[in-house]
Amino acid sequence: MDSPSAKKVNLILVGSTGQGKSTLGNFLLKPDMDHLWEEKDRTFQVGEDRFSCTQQCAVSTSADGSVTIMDTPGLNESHEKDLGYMINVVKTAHVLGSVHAVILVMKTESRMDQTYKDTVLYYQKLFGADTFAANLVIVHPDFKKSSKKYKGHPDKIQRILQQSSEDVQNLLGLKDAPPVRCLNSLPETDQELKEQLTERQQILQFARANLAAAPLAGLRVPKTEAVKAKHSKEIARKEATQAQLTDQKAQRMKIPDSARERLDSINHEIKEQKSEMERLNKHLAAYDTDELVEVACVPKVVRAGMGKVFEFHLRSPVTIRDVTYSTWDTASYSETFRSDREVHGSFERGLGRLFHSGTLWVKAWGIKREYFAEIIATLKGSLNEVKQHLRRAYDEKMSLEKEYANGLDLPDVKCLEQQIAEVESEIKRLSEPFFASIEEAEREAQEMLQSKL
Ligand SMILES: Nc1nc2c(ncn2[C@@H]2O[C@H](COP(=O)(O)OP(=O)(O)O)[C@@H](O)[C@H]2O)c(=O)[nH]1
Ligand SMILES: [Mg+2]
Repeated sequence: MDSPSAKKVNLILVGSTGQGKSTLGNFLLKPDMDHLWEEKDRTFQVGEDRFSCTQQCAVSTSADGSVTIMDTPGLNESHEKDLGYMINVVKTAHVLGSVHAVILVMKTESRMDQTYKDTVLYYQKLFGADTFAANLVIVHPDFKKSSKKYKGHPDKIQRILQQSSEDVQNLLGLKDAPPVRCLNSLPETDQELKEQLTERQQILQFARANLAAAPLAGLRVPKTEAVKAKHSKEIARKEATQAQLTDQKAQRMKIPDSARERLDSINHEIKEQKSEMERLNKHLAAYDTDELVEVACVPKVVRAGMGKVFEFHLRSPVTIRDVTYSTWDTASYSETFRSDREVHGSFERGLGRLFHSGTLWVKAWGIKREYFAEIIATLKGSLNEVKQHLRRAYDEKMSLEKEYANGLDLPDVKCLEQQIAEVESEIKRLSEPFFASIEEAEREAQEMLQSKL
């Protein structure tokens, strides 16, 4: 049948009940009339009609070992039972280990109904969007090429394929349109069977071409709609409990209104004083530096034709560190006296330059910190006041907190806090889209069945 050296492939069949998954599985495993038609010979059980089908998840391998197929149940046939079936799917997938192709089984020309969509979307979550996107092929398993309606209408077949591909692409939000294959997995004559073998090979070939089988070991069980509905009710109850407990804790820890108000106003004051301190410090930093600033200046206005020598007396309020003067090529500068805070001297204008006019100047430079000493002293005074203010506020805050802190240490408050934390983690667990473990899912399935009884 298949060449023994052929690469081994794992396939998973997905679709709602009655789409022909089990029949297709049998055909892919062993395309043989007895195997397909004799009930006792079939590998996967086939439903009599759309509604009576086994929901068990089954895995089987072809005689030569080259093809392993996992048949999965559809979803939403019975809300309470779904979860149990899906746990089984995850467990079986763990055993399968990896998958080369996920086959979406869809009857030809049957647009997807809600049950189909629910099923496929659920399995997308279960196997992971990446596995679904990379390894997906749609198969119409009941396609009769010889049927009158297709004969001579290749465009019609083309439209059917395109429609299925688009529908699935939109439903699953896939980047690329998935490939579609058609075959008749329940041929009625040997001749028909023979005709289907090529298509079968092509489906297997598609799976073999996938070099990177998607791993299935880490799969978790997604919550079914029924579980989500149940959990959201539980969450509502837990949230109410949480609110009650939080309220109890607040009551227990309550401090008198007068003290609360005082604490609020202290906190407010601390905030204000801190920003005032910041403002003062910034100001101070601007003045309290070694940089040189102009501390005195004598301007001498010189008109054309007016005198030859211009005397100046420069006095500075702080120690002079440097002297600068205008460099006018028509007048020369000279000093007659210089002390710590004074400079005397003159500018002499050359006779040939009597027609020049303008301003001559002498500037004294001193250290900024010395020049602005008074402002700096005032700023430092204000800063000290602010610091004292802050210290008093902190002291009062501390003593208030100490007085009422006992309330925060009460053992019953501790106990309430623990209860609140427990409810919180329970809410978190209930909000998760997946069960954390198979065991957790099994407990839930058990509970759901029991509550139904
Ligand atoms: N005519 C025809 N009937 C099919 C085909 N595949 C499945 N069926 C029928 O559809 C019904 C459901 O098939 P089954 O394989 O159990 O579907 P599953 O629930 O998806 O596994 C059964 O009555 C099958 O005989 C097919 O290719 N052609
Ligand atoms: Mg079936």
